Amino acid sequence: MNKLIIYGDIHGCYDELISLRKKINPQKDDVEVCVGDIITKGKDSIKTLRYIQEHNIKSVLGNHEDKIIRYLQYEKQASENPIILDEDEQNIVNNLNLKDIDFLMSLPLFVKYENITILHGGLKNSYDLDNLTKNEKSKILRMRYLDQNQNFITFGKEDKDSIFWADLYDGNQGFTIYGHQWFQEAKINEHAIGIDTGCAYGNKLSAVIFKDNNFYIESLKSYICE
Ligand SMILES: [Mn+2]
Repeated sequence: MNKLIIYGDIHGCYDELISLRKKINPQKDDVEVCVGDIITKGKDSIKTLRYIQEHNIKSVLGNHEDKIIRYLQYEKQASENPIILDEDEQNIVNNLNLKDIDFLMSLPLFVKYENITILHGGLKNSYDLDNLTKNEKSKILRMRYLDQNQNFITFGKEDKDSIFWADLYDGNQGFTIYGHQWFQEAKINEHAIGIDTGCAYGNKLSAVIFKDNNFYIESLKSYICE
């Protein structure tokens, strides 16, 4: 492997992905990975999903892919589907082909490249990625803030005493690259980098690139006019 290129939440921002990729100019022996949330919110979810598959870009599972998968699994059952989709998500579901569904179902919760761990949300110092409970697996997709006792805080319930998980993380599961919570600029901690810079919200799409034990960030301004 020459370079390891990790993209933040793309959320259907196809045009920005194409432009950012042109800027990075991946070579044959580079590895490209997404932190999840490839789809939903942006205007080109299906186009983005197909492009990623066609260009052999890997991804971990995001909470938005997880929601679609859970919806599809419930659809196979006779009872009413407890997952409510919005119009955008329903549209995505209507346009998924079997290959897309296989791809989504195959997304792992995390991947590791030597000392680099890639996952969508976050983790606690007590987690062992090779031995996760069902609850911890769900938290890996959704973690943002922790309270003073390091308990998970539900989205929207954080207060001034809340601590972002990466500010507490000691690196015991590897140098971790994640998305889910977006920041104006990539959030760089001692043992983690948050690479979601809110492209679908009009900010920018970013990637972190590892080469020869160093890293740098490439970004591209969102094309969405606010
Ligand atoms: Mn996201």
